[in-house]
Amino acid sequence: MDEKKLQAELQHHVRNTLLPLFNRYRLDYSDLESILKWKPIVLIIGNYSSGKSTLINEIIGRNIQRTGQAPTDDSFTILTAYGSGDQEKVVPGSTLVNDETLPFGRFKALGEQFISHFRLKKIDAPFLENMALIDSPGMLDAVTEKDRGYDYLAALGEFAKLADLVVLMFDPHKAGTISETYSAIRSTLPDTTGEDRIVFVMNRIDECDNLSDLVRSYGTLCWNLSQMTGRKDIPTIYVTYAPDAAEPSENLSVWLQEREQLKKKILSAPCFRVNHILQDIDRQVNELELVCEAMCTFSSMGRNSLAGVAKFALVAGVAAFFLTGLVLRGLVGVPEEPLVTALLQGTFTPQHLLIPFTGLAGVCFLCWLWFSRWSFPRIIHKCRANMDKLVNLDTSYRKNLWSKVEKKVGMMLQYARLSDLGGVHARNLGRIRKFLARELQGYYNQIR
Ligand SMILES: Nc1nc2c(ncn2[C@@H]2O[C@H](COP(=O)(O)OP(=O)(O)OP(=O)(O)O)[C@@H](O)[C@H]2O)c(=O)[nH]1
Ligand SMILES: [Mg+2]
Repeated sequence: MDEKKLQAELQHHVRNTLLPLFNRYRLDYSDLESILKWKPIVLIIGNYSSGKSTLINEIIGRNIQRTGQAPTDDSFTILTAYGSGDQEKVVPGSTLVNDETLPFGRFKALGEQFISHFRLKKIDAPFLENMALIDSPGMLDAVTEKDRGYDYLAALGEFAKLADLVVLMFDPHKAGTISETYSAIRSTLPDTTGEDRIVFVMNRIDECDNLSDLVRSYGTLCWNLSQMTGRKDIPTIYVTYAPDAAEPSENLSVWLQEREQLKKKILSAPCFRVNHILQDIDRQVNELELVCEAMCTFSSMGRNSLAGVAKFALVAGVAAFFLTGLVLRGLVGVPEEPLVTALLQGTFTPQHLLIPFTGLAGVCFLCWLWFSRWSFPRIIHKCRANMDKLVNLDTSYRKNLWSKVEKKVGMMLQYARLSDLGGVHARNLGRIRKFLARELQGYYNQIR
C-alpha cells in the first residue's frame, strides 16, 4: 500500500465530502486539515536538561541541536530533510505559520512571542525525508505565561495534536516533579493526543550512584506518574542513557538495548501515520454524527408538534369554513345568506365562498402563529433542558465525545429556525453514517 497516495486520497475525500458537513454544523475541522497536510511528526518534550537535544543529535548522527546542563533550548525546532535542489537552512516561524502547505497556520494564534521561538531546520538527513523531529524547550518549574512570553502548554498541545509520537523525557534528578510536566500530563496531553501515542522515557540513568539509587528514582517517577495521570496502571517507561554523554561502564551496557528500542520506536513513527489520520477522522466524524443526530431528534420532535397543530388546524379550519358565516350573521347581521343556508336552499353561488375562505385562512394563520411563537420555542427550550436525551449515549466513547460537542449543540438549538424541521438533518445523518460504515471501513481495510 502506498501511504502517501492513500493520504492524498483521504485529503481529497475529506475536503469534498466531510468539510461541507463540518461547516454546516459549525464544527472546527482545522485539526483534521492540518494533520492531512504534512509528514509524520515525532515531538520530543520533557524536563529541561533531560537529554532531548542529545537524543535528537544521536538519532541524526550530528550535533545539530545545542546541548548543555542548564535550560538550553528556548525554541520549538522542527528538524527535517531538505528536498532536492534545496540546501541546509533555518526557516523562521513567521514563514512557517504563513505557509499554506504546512500545518502550522493555527500557531499564529499563539502570538508573536511564540512565533519568534519557533523555527524549522532543513538538514542533510535522508531518513528525515518522510518524517520530522521536533525539539522543544525544557519544561520548567514555577513559570508563568508571562515568564515565557507565550502560552507554552498551549503550544505543546498544538504540536501534540499533529504528532504521531510524543516522547516525554524525565531524568533521575527531577523524576516527575516539575510543575509544567504535571500540567502537561494531567491535562494538555490527554486533551490533544491519544494515550497510545505517548512514550515515557527515564534518561540519564548513568548518573544514579548505584542500583538502589536507580530503583528509588524509578519508583518516584512511577508514583508521580500515577498521581499525574490519576491511574494505577503504569505505562512502559524506557530506562536509558546517552552513551556518548556518560562515563563508560560495564554495568550500564544492559540499558543500551532500551536506547536502541527507543530509537527504533521513534524511527517507526511514519508506519502509524495513516492509522492515526484514520483514527482522527473517525473521532471527528463521530462527533459530527452526534451533533447531527441531536439536530435530527430535535427536528423530528418539531415535526411531531407541527403535525399535532396541523391536525387541530384541519378540524378547526373545516369548522370555520362552514360556521364563520353563521356566527357573523348572528353577531353583526352579515352576510345575508351564509354558506350553509345557501347550500340547504340550493341558492349557492361562488360569492358565498368568500367568508368561509376568510375564516379558514384566519384559523390557519392563528395556528401558524401558535406553532411558531409558542410551540417551537417550547420545543427548543425542552431540548436544551434535556440535552442528553437528544442522542443515544450507550457507550462511554459516545459519552466522552458528547461532552465535547454538547455545548455546540446547545448553541445550534438556540439559533434553530423553522427550516431545521425539514429533512436536511436526516439526509446529512444518512451521509455521515454511510461514510463511517462504508468508506472509512474501506480505508481501514486497505491498511490492514
Ligand atoms: N550523564 C549523562 N548526561 C547526559 C545524558 N543525556 C544528556 N546528557 C547531558 O545533559 C545535558 C543536557 O542535555 P540536553 O540534551 O541539552 O538536554 P535538553 O533536554 O535538550 O535540555 P533543554 O534544551 O535545556 O530543555 C548535556 O550536557 C548533555 O550532555 C545522559 O544520558 N547521561
Ligand atoms: Mg535541548
